[in-house]
Amino acid sequence: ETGLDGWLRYAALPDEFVSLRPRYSTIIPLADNQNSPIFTAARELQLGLSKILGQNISLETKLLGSAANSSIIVGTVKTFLSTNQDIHGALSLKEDGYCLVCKDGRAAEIIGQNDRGALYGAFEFLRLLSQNQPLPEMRISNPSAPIRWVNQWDNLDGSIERGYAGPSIFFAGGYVLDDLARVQQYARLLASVGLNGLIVNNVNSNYNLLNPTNMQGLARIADIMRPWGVRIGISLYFDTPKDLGGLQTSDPLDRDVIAWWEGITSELYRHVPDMLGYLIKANSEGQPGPLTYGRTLADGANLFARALRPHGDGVVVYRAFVYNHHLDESDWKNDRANAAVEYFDGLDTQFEDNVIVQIKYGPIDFQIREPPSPLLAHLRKTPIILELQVTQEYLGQQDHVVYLPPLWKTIFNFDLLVDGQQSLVRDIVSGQRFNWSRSGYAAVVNVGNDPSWLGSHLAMANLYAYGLCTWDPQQSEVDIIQGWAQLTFGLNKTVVDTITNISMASWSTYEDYSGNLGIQTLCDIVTHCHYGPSPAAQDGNGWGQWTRADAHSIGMDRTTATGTGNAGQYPQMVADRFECIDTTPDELLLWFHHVPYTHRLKSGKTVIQHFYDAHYAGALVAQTFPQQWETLRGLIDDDRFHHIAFRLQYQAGHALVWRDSINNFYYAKCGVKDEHNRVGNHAWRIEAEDMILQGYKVVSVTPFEAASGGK
Ligand code: BDP
Repeated sequence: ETGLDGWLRYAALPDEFVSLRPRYSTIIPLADNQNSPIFTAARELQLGLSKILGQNISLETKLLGSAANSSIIVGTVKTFLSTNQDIHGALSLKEDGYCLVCKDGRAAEIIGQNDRGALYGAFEFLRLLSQNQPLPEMRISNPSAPIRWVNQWDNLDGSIERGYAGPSIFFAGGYVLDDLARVQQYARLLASVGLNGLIVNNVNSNYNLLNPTNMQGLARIADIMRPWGVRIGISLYFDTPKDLGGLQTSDPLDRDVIAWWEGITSELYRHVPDMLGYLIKANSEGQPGPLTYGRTLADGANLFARALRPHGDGVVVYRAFVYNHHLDESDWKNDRANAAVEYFDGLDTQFEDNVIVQIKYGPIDFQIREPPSPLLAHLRKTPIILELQVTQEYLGQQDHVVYLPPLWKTIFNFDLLVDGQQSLVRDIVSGQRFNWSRSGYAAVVNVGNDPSWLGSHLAMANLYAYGLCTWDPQQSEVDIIQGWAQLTFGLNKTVVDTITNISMASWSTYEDYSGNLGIQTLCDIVTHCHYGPSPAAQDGNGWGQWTRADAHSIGMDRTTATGTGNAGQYPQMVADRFECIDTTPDELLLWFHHVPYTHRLKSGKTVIQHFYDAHYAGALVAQTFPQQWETLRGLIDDDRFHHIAFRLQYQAGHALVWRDSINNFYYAKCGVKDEHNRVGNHAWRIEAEDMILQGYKVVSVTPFEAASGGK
């Protein structure tokens, strides 16, 4: 198995289960257009039923009289009503929702609020069959939020920024690919978990995206994804009027610039009539933007918002990821975590009503542990998109297994207590807290053309889970991984339990050996690879990802009393909690406070002993992953068994590298001994310099902690 079908393998159910299922006679799509997701739903049902139950069922495109009592009818509320079918409770559906009715377990009706909803209902029906679950007499299901998108950071040359699974499935050599077969398969995966939008290109965009050939290419991408209910949008490069249009400026208030964007936007809509809109990264990490021309961020966003206005429901998604990446560390008050609120302060009422602000979940950048971005509590009028990452940029880049929903839940379930009232992040994002009609989620996914999509089969659980979490952020993360494991590897209990155990342990394990107590992922940020351990790189850089570690103490003082004031950006009750060491949870202690290494945590351990212990504990758990996996030999296909075994073995080794690197570094820095005398002993490690090696020589390594004995 290559992994190409992801969780949509539709493995045949064992005979004893098949015999208990009804025989369906026909599948009837109530749609007048072959490109409609309703038709896609019907064809998918046909495929799924033939593979799961071995039933070859015909499609009837016309409903003749009343349908046979063993048929599956799929349509929308509208098409059900127009053919005089009962719509049960479907009138109460929200956008994209569906109602699934399985009569006496024999016939089924799948009624979408719209055609996407019909497709989502069909996928749910197939999911239940694949998992051998009972079919519901009636189930109404609605998504938590209307925006459930993915972002791809694909470049026109075919590379993918922070992609770990081969080149792009969208672009190569400057243009949209001719063969978009993988794009269609991707749309299928996205639709199957309720995802309805995709931004196709990197936020660090390129003006050549808008040349005539690529516009036609974008039309082809949109055409291929449309039957799956996935609409596309694009990331824009702010200086395109200058660099592609030949104008003197890209000033957002300049008449010619405004007219230029209006023209391009009209042209784009001619190619992609249902385009979602634009994603804008501006004045961030070297990108030009409105500030370059002395204008406000709102001026920049509104330029695009007005250009989109005449073309339907297009939106500008303006990223809040605006900060100075040449930050001066010598100023104790400087703090990148403050940037989003500082830059967006006062703009809430300044945006056009088709502007949405996209905010990364934490104030810095997809770290292993962050509090929610304080900006989530500042925008009342302007709706938001919460930005997550499925691609594991700072989290082991798919070479380490890190199942992400437990991390996401710390954000979704966080109560920001805006105005002293309950304000869970998930309720802000859904639009419920501030009465927004268009808000939701985006995740940077970065699939590539490797058949496994993400470079690792286990990592696909995160894409699946992302879809399910955007549909219902309260769904249990254990249920999600179990369901995914069943669909991806079969119903064997040992298989499902083992994958669940490894996955559920994985996030805390990675946190244990990478960066503890809110110190961030201590990976290499200087060479920008964001991969293995590099604790020394955390300070002395302009990127503002600092630990402020010295010989005695560590952590960012983000209090208002003595630090950067970041704690004070949160609503009062949350600010008070983070301002004070006693009420800051241990896991965020070093995010908000600068303390001696000997400071005692609520757990009773000192900070430095916690570091040592956590690194040993995490590395130890990582050693168990390959052993646990070994029990699945023969229970799943060999291809995927070996692929994953290899990665888990690698992770177990790399966890030791992490453990020793971080522990050596901090021991050298503070000189406080490990109570258990392990640091420096490098248990379970084979030292290269102790081996007899041919063709190698022993050298000293810089930084010293990168090799266990400095060699
Ligand atoms: C950082 C990535 C960088 C992205 C940037 C962004 O390292 O490659 O361009 O975020 O989100 O995490 O714009």
